[in-house]
Amino acid sequence: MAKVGIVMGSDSDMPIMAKAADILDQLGISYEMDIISAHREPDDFFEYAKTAEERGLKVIIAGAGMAAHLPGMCAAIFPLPVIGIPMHTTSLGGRDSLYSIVQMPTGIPVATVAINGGANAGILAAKILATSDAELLAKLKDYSEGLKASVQKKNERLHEVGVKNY
Ligand code: RP5
Repeated sequence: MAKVGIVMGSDSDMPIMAKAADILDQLGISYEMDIISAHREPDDFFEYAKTAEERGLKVIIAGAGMAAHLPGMCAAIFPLPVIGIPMHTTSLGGRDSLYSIVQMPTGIPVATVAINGGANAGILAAKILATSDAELLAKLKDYSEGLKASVQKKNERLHEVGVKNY
């Protein structure tokens, strides 16, 4: 049974949403992934959101662009955490998506990551699940150690070769 639902408003969102899926794959977290437009197919959307809890989902990661209502409407219906990913847009640079997703009314939060923040959405979903999963928490600590090691390696290289040869 999938623990995380990844849903996006259009297949044009896929390159960013795939980054969230990639993190979940790395951490061994089961997920289901769907393209469902709240605007273009509202009935399908309501069916998706209304049945999400009984399907076993613990977190939904929802990405959308422009007038990005998908994450907020997921949060209006699904009783567990919703993480929103605002898509970059050509007309308004993703500020339209960001404001649409982050400016939720009191009582209906969406945990909003950065514009195009697909990987962080995956990590945040994992951290939510890790509050009750010690094995997953250990994997997340390893992931953080890997980040630390990669920065330290870059610093060592800088000191070895100098700024001109970096
Ligand atoms: C939103 O409109 C989608 O999430 C997408 O980011 C944006 C553009 O969709 P397409 O016109 O590319 O299908 O619903």
